Amino acid sequence: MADIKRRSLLAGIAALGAGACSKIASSDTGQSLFDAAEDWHRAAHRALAGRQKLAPEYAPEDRSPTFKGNGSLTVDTPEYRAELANGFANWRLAVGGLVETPFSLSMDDLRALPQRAQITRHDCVEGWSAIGEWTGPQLSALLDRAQVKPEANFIVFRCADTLYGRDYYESVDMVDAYHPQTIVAHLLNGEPIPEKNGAPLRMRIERQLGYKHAKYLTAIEAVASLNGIGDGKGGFWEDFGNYQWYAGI
Ligand SMILES: Nc1nc2c(c(=O)[nH]1)N[C@H]1C(S)=C(S)[C@@H](COP(=O)(O)O)O[C@H]1N2
Ligand SMILES: [Mo]
Repeated sequence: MADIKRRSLLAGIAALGAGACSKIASSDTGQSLFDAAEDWHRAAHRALAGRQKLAPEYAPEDRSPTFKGNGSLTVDTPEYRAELANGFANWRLAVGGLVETPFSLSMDDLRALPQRAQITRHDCVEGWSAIGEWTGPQLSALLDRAQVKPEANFIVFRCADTLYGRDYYESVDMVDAYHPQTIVAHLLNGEPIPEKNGAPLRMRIERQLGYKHAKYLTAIEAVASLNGIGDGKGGFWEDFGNYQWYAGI
């Protein structure tokens, strides 16, 4: 994890540095070069620190009495119907792509990992919000176990459902992937996630809008580029061109 953060920091510094090259070249002392490097460093740190802030968390009494379902409310395949009827006993979450050690987890495996519970507000671009308590392992723990390769820049979330005939999927950069509140949730308000809310597994990406929170999660994939995944814009709604890939709140 530290490596990945260092890499994005260095990439940020390199990007900032590229634009400032001519200025540096014409400066006459080594000290001002050092000062400029310090400035890039600080700017890059500040940019990352903003992204790493926690989303607000709420008290149990703030939870919405019902948590609306939106988008797909089920998965219309015989495999999913069978799993639903069977308590998801054979559901597996695959972790792969650009990683050293791909693996997959059963629901029991996921429940046996260290858990994070958080009461957060979900904001949908369609103009509604709901507060709920989500529980599950941090995505960072899964990525650490898989050992993400240096060339990976994004994490893609694959889902079991299709909407308007296309597979739902989403993606985030490494800052959100390793954010402490980014979890693979299996409980909503202490109960297994209801069918309409993405049973048995869904992402919580708390610093971003609702459409980033992939439901009916089947696989997590580390990739270098979003090209060739869906239409290449990083997510189901992004591909339609209506919504931004980075939906920070
Ligand atoms: N797989 C999948 N994930 C999805 C969607 C979807 O249709 N399919 N809809 C998204 C949108 S727009 C929102 S607001 C939330 C809705 O989550 P909810 O059904 O728990 O309210 O899930 C997001 N994740
Ligand atoms: Mo949404």
